[in-house]
Amino acid sequence: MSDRRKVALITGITGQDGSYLAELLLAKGYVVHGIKRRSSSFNTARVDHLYHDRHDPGVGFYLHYGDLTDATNLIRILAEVQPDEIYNLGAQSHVAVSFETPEYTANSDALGTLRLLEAIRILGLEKRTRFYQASTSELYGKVRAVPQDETTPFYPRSPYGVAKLYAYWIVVNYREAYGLHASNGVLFNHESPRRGETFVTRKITRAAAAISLGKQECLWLGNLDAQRDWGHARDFVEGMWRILQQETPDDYVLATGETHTVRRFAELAFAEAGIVLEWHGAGVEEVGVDRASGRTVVRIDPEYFRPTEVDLLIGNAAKARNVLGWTHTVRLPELVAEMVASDIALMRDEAPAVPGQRAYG
Ligand code: NDP
Ligand code: GDR
Repeated sequence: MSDRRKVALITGITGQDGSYLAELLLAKGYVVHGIKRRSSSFNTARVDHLYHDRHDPGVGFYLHYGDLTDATNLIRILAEVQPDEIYNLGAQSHVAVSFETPEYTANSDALGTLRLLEAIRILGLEKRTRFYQASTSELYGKVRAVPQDETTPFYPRSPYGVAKLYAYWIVVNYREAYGLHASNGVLFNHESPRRGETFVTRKITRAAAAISLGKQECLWLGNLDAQRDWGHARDFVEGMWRILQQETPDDYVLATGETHTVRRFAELAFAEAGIVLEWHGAGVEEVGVDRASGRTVVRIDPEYFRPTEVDLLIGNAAKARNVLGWTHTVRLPELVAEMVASDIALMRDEAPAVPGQRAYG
């Protein structure tokens, strides 16, 4: 048996999942390469702790400038890195933003996936390189059956969902046409203290922390009735790795099997920050009131409603449980507690927000 370290390439390594996956693979002894985008400000905060000194040969953690919209760059990186495993986590991943930037979202999320698969073929890496695609429960979109599993039909409801639909099927097609070891993980929402600040969970936990510390007056949200199956990102990156360790490539749902409304998430988060929420009114007039002080701390801003919404997601991960031995370990109350505690610690050091400030996202 060879004692050569396995080599992984992660697109989207600077994102939430990329950072947890890099930690997992380094702990397993992999050499980890990641693609980061050029930015006018620092964008590696989530992985800086892994990047001690690039001159230390033992570290095995390398970042390359690149972009999923740039095919020649991807080919060059794959040629240099010769990865055993590619995890394609890079994407314009914000559903609401995809309505504002549909063409860019299609370019990076749909065609970006194609570019990577073609790079594998062009370089003759079909036998060497296994490919993981970050597919999503947004593929199910308009709800026609619950819980959703690998057999549930797709009906995406956003430019993001449609771009990811192309990515899903091009992965299946390259597996069938060229025998690539290429798999989709159809992952339901997963969160953590590293979640981007404009996704609803982190937006809520940050606001609950800031409001409890007197640094923000009010949180503006959109659709409180949307229901999501929220797990912890650390559990889900373990599932990604297990998918690529299978002899035969295949597609798997990863989910917790529980669903909750955005309203419920807000109740849990504010409670963690010491604020008991009471709801009054309905529709865009609905408000969340701090029971102790009588202050209104949650309001609705119709700007955050999406042109087409995904109302209800709840996944059935039985196949992953049976084949991969994967299951989630963190349930929602524990996840919320970890996120709020982390944001309270961060907020203590942050400058006060403008009173009543509307967070983006
Ligand atoms: P994030 O938004 O936190 O991270 C996205 C990553 O992709 C970042 O590193 C970002 O770089 C990078 N990226 C964006 N555009 C490009 C591009 N054009 N070229 C190269 N890199 C790019 O997402 P998550 O970590 O939450 O999600 C990881 C993947 O999983 C995404 O593909 C997402 O769509 C998918 N997914 C996520 C789920 C979730 O609940 N988190 C559920 C199901 C699927 P930068 O840091 O510079 O912005
Ligand atoms: P989602 O995540 O669209 O499920 O995509 P997001 O947290 O953005 O929205 C979840 C639900 O909350 C509702 N919502 C709001 N959302 C945001 N962002 N901001 C608000 O103020 C707000 N108010 C209510 C939304 O309408 C929605 O119903 C995430 C991303 O990580 C995708 O990349 C991934 O594919 C899916 O999860 C699975």
